[in-house]
Amino acid sequence: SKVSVIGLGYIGLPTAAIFAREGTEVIGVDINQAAVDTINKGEIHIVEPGLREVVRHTVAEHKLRATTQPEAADAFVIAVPTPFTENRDGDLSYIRAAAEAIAPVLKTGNLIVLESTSPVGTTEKMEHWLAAARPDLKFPSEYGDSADVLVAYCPERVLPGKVMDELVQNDRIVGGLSKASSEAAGDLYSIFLKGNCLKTNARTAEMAKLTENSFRDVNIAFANELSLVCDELNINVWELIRLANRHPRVNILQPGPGVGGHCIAVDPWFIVSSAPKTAKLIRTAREVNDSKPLWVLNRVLETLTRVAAQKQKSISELTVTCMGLAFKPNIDDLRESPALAIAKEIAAKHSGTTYVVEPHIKADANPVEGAKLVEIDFGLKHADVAVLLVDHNEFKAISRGEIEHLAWIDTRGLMDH
Ligand code: SAJ
Repeated sequence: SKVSVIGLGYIGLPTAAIFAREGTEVIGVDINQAAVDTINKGEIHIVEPGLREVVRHTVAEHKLRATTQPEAADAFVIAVPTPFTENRDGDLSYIRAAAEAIAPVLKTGNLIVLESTSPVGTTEKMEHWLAAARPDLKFPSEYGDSADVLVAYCPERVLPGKVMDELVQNDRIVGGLSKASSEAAGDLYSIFLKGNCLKTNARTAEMAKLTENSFRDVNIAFANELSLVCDELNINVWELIRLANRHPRVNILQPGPGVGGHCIAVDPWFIVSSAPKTAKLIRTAREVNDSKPLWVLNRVLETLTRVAAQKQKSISELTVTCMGLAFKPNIDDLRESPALAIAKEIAAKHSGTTYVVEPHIKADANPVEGAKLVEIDFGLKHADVAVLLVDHNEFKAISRGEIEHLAWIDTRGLMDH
C-alpha cells in the first residue's frame, strides 16, 4: 500500500520515515521546497534523535520520497500545524489547504487521517472541505459504512526528543467518522504500532488529545500555585511536595517558571474556547501558569533592590545571570519558553549587566537582546543575582560553594533535589 503524509514537520516526517522503515511506499508532501529537497537528499531539516538515520536509509531504499505536489495514494495522513490564534482558538487554514490539495487525487477506498491537534469538531470540518471539493464521492458522516472514502482523527502523543521511540511504543487513539473509518485507521497504524490501538469516534479522539495536555497543565498549575502560597508562608515548596508525595494517593508535579512548549500551554485553550462558560478550572490553570513568569521577574527585581541596599551599590552596578533559556531540561527548544521570556524581560528592565547561560545553544545564536551568552562558571562567578530557570543536567553539577557569594533564585528547586 501507498501512504501519503501531508506536512513533514516534527510529527509528519518521523511518521513518514517510520511507515517507510516498515516497507510501505511513502510520499511525503510539504509546501516548503527547501525541506522537500533536504529530505530527498536523505537529510533532515528538524532536530530529533534517531530520525536522520531512518530518513537516510528509507530515501536510499526508494521507500520515502518528498514532493510539493500531492499524488494519488491509498491513505493520507495530515500532520500540518494548527497555530494558536489571537482569540485563543486553533487556526485551521493549514488543514483546509491540505484537504483542498489532496481532494483532486482522492479515489474510492481512500482513507484520510487527521493527526494535527485540533478543537473538537475539526475532523468533521475537514470532511466538509473534502466533500465540497469532491461532490462525486460519498463521505462517512452522511453515508456511514457505505461511504466511498474513510475519515478518522488520530492524535499523536509523542514527547519531543523521544519521538522515534514513542511513535511506535505509545498506545494510540483512533476516532473514525464511521465504524469502518476507525477500523481502517487502526489497520493503517498497525503497520508500525507496538502499543495498543484504542478505537472511538472522532470527537472523543479530538477531545482526548486536548484532555491529556490539559490534565498536565492543571496539575502543573496546582504545583505553581503551591509555590506562591509557600513563598507567602515561608515554607520550602520542594520539601513540602516531596513529603506530600509520600502519601500513597498523592502525586504532585513540580513548580517552575511557567509552562512552555507548543502543546501544553496551547491545547487547553481549545477546550476553553469550545466551552467558555463551563471550562473554568482549565482556564484558571492556564492563567495560573501564564502568570508565573511575571512573578519570577518581580522576584528578581525585588532581589536586585535588596542586594543593592546590602552592598551599598546602585542597581546598575549589579550583574544578573539567567541560567537556562529552553522550555524544559536538556533540549534546545525555545518555543513558548517561559525561561526565555523571563530572561528577555530581565535584560530589558535591568540597568546593570545581564548574562544568560544556555549550554544547548551556540554563542552566536543568543536570542536575548541586551544580554551576553556566557559559560556556566563565568556567569556564576560574576553574578550578584542568579536565577535558575531550567534544570538542565549541566546545572546539576553546580555546588553550593559556587553560589555562596550571590543571591540565588531557584525556580526549579535544583538545589533541593
Ligand atoms: N513542567 C513543569 N512541571 C512539571 C512538568 C513539566 O513546570 O512537573 C513544564 C516544563 O518545564 C515545560 C512544560 O511544562 O515548560 C511542558 O513540558 P512537558 O514535558 O510536560 O511536555 P511537552 O510539551 O514536551 O509534551 C507534551 C506531552 N504531553 C503530556 O505529557 C500529557 C506529550 O506527550 C505530547 O505529545 C506533547 O505535549 C504534544 O505534542 O501535545
